[in-house]
Amino acid sequence: MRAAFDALGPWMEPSMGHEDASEDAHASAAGHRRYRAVFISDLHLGTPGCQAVALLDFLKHHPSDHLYLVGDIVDGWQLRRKWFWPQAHNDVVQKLLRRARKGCRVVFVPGNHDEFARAFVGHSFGGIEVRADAVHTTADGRSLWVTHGDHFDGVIQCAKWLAYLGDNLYEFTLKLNRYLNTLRARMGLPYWSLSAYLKGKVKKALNYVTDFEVAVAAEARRRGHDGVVCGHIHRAEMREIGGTLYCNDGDWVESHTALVEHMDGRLELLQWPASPVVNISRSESAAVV
Ligand SMILES: [Mn+2]
Repeated sequence: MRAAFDALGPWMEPSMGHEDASEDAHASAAGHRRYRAVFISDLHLGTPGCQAVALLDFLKHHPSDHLYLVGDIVDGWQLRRKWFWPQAHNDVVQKLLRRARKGCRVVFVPGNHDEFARAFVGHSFGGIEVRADAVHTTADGRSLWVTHGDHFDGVIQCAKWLAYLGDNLYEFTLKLNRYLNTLRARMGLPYWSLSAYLKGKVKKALNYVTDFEVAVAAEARRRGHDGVVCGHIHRAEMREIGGTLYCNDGDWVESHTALVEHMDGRLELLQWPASPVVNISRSESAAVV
C-alpha cells in the first residue's frame, strides 16, 4: 500500500496556477472546439513508450465537460521495476488535475497496470473521481458502460501472455530466427521459417482481439447499456457488435487515439496529431457512429 501512495504522489501535488490564465487565453484564442466528453486510456505514464508530448497537445486542443481516464493511466507495474518519471509525464498529471479544477468532471477508472488505484475507488484526488467503472449518458440519451476491460482477460485464453509481448518480441524473434537457422545449417538441417510460424500466431492474436470485443460488448448488453467504452488491448475501434456499440479509445503508446463525444452526442475516434487511424481498419465507418 505504501508503494501505492508513493505512486499516487505526483497526482497530489499542489496546483500550478500560474499557467492557467495563459492556457485558457490560448485555448479560446485558437477557438478550440469544446467536446462534451473525452475518453482516453492506456497512457502508461512512467514508461518510455508513453507519448506524453502528443497527449499534452491533444488535451490542450480538446477541452471537454467530461473526461474519462479509462485505465492504465500510470504504469505501476513498470514503475515498481524501474522509476521513470520525466517532466512531460508530470505535466500530463498537472494538466489532468487542472482540468478537474476548471470544472471538467474527471473520472478515473483504473486498469490492470494502475490497479493500485483500485484501493481508492469511491475517493477523489484533486477533484478526480476514482471509480471501478462508470456509466456515461450521451447527449442523445445513449447509456455507455465505461470499463478498462482487463477483467475480460480471463475469458480470453492467453491474453495475459499477449499482454507481455510487444514489438520487442518481433525483433527478438528475427534475431532468434537467424541464430536458429545458422545452427540448423551447421547441423545439416533445412531452413525453417520462424516468421511463417509466427504468422499463424498473429492470426490467433487477431482472434483474441475479436473475442475480447465480443465479450465486452456482450457484458455491456447484459448490464442493460447501449454501448461500452474500454481500452486495454491498445486497439482503437468503434463498431456495432450484436446491436451494442463497442468503442475502444486506443492508447497513447502507439496509436495516439481518443474517443470524443460531440455536443450533439455523436461519437468519434480521433488520432492526434490528426492522421488516418491505422488501427481501425476493420470498421468501415471508423470516423463517426
Ligand atoms: Mn490494461
